[in-house]
Amino acid sequence: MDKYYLAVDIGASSGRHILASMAGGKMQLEEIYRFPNGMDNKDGTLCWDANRLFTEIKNGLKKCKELGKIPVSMGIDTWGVDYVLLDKDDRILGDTVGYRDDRTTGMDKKVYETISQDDLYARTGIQKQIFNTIYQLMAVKETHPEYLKQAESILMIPDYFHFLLTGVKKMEYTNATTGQLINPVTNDWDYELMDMLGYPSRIFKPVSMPGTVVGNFTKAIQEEVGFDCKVVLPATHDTGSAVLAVPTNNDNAIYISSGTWSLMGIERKEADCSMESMKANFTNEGGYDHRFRYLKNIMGLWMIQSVKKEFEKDLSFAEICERAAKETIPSIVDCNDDSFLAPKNMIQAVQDFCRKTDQQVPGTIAEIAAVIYNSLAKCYGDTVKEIESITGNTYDTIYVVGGGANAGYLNELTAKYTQKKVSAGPTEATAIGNITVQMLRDGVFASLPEARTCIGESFDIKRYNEKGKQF
Ligand code: LFR
Repeated sequence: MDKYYLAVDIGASSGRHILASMAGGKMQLEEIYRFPNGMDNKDGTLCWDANRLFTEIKNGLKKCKELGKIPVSMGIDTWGVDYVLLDKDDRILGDTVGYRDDRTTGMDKKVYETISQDDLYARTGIQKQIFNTIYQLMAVKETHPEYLKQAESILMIPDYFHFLLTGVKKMEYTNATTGQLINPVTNDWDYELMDMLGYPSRIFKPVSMPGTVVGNFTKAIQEEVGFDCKVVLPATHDTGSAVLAVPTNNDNAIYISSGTWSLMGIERKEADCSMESMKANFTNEGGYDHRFRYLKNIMGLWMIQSVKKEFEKDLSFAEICERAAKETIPSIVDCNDDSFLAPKNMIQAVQDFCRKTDQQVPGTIAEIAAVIYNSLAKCYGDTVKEIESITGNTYDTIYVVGGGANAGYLNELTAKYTQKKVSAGPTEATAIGNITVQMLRDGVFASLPEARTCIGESFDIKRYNEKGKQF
């Protein structure tokens, strides 16, 4: 009988249930359920619909039952930084506000009234992103201090879904680190920092590492979905899971986890909380087995996703990519400019940037996409130089994992702008990484290097030379 493991991988634009099993020494995947996601505008606030997402999680579980493929374990990963505050009856206090909402505007200044930006970085190693949990909690403290008083617990989004499935509250380490409230030396909550900022430290559960068993489904969930299952914590931060699936054991590898965001960086055994690192805006997110993800957030395919929605919803990403490849427009935008975080209209935001900087203004979807792809690749090139200068190492290959690894034109540009070889795939890296931790826990692999070798042999991986030619 095949043994199945289930990854529920929820990204900012869609979620999926993926069953994995081993056959002939290789990992096999089967996508059994998919659903849309996105932030809804609720009276002017960008929110996630946690109830609907949980219904979708259960729908996918019912699909396992229907197929007769009952997993031995399952785990959920999502984006980072967002959370729920629960009252004494475990009801969500306020809305489940999404990270692109602008409630955090000015909250950096508020936080720095208590602790300077330099000290905060030295203490947490996390890059400044205005949406980090630390700034979101300041927004709550400013506008709804009563929520912090009433709260009995805080859970990151995947922790919350694991709680709804099992009745057990755990806070998983990789996602927790994205909030900027964890000390990268002790790998534990910085309770002193919470006290300084006036956040109630009592509501934070102890940190649990990936691989920890959360518990079994509650009776009610068992009845609803038709089976029982063990919930095992994966790296619940999607980027943490994706980086686990980088198909190499070469420590000198640069990766890009390419999806809604492009997360570009390396793995390190220790966090680098130096001022040089802070100035370059690199982060040290906690990873499996205490490997830090030393990386930079680059705006990523969110820009293409938004343009597609605004122009022609039905056009496929592959088609957009092919059309863009035929363009020669030379304009470049700074992908990390704030104007691209949550613009009312992405097309206009790109055009405005070009106009403002005296460059050719793109008009068609192909031209706009070409500007975005070239700008992303240019940003990758700059980031490689920063990594090489900070670490003193040189790297010869960029490993692109995640859905964006399908964008052939972007892979070519990545090779050209970075002057490095590019390895592209696996595209389902996040789900694979999620499953890898479950399999490590179950003894399928003895170590992460063994798992990574298997991942490299199991999935389709494309290779490009430094000139962008596939070989
Ligand atoms: C990618 C990601 C990034 C994080 C951003 C917001 O999906 O998790 O790593 O910076 O979303 O949480």
